[in-house]
Amino acid sequence: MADNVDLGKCFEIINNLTTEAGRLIVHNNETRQDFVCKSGDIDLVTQTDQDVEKLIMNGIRHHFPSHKFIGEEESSTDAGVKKLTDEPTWIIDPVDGTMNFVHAFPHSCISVGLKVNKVTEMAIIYNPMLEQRFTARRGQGAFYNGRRIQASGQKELSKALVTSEFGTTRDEQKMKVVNENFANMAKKVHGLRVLGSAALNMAMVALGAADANYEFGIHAWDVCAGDLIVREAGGVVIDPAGGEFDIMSRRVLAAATPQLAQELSKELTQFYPQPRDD
Ligand code: LIP
Repeated sequence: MADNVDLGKCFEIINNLTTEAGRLIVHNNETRQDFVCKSGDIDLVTQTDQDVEKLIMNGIRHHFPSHKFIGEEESSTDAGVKKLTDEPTWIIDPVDGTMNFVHAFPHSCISVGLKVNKVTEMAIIYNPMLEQRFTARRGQGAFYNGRRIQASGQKELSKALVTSEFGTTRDEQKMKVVNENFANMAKKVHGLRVLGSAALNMAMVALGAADANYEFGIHAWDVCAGDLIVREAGGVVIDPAGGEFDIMSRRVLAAATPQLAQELSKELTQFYPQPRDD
């Protein structure tokens, strides 16, 4: 119980809601999705993103009327990103990897984290197309389809499989940094992967299938769940410059070990997206 929040019931409810939302995503994934552009021509939203966010928020409100939300689509309206308080707050990305979803490339997911007193108590990352469900509860480990998972333990960058993204902006300054880092990574790492979903990139680190992930420009809803799942799998999540992870900074670096995280951090040209999410 965090402050009289029934976490067991929360976990049961969010698992059921993501299963229901997953059915909607799989159904809609059978046909090419119409989309609308948000901040630019590669920052997309579909009706499915909107419907899944509403489904999850309404389902939670039904059981927990006082709980708060920070959802990607709600935050993209004039209301903007809600302030994170000590209240129980669900941080939701209804379809992470919307570009993949629009192309029916089966690598997108629902990503949900619950924070109480600003501490993440539980997390789910669920790719319904491939039936990949990553879950974690604070202090209770991380799981993949019910099986306990561990990060790879990799300490060396030259032996590491690293994931990152171009992102959904063509801002020249940002693209210069992204390409500089990709060129440097191509010389320093075992392999580099760009798969199109920040949440699944972090889940792969928790699964031990990738050894590190970094990105500039993501939002709180892209990384909230992944942060807890990586840490509960024995990995680390830091700021890409080497300091403490700040969920509102739009910057993330996740790695199997502190040594790999610091080695990767030293290799990165830094970028500070504006504005922050708060
Ligand atoms: C996407 C992230 C991706 C990032 C994109 C975007 P969306 O989330 O998964 O890692 O590069 O800019 O934030 O918009 O598909 O939910």
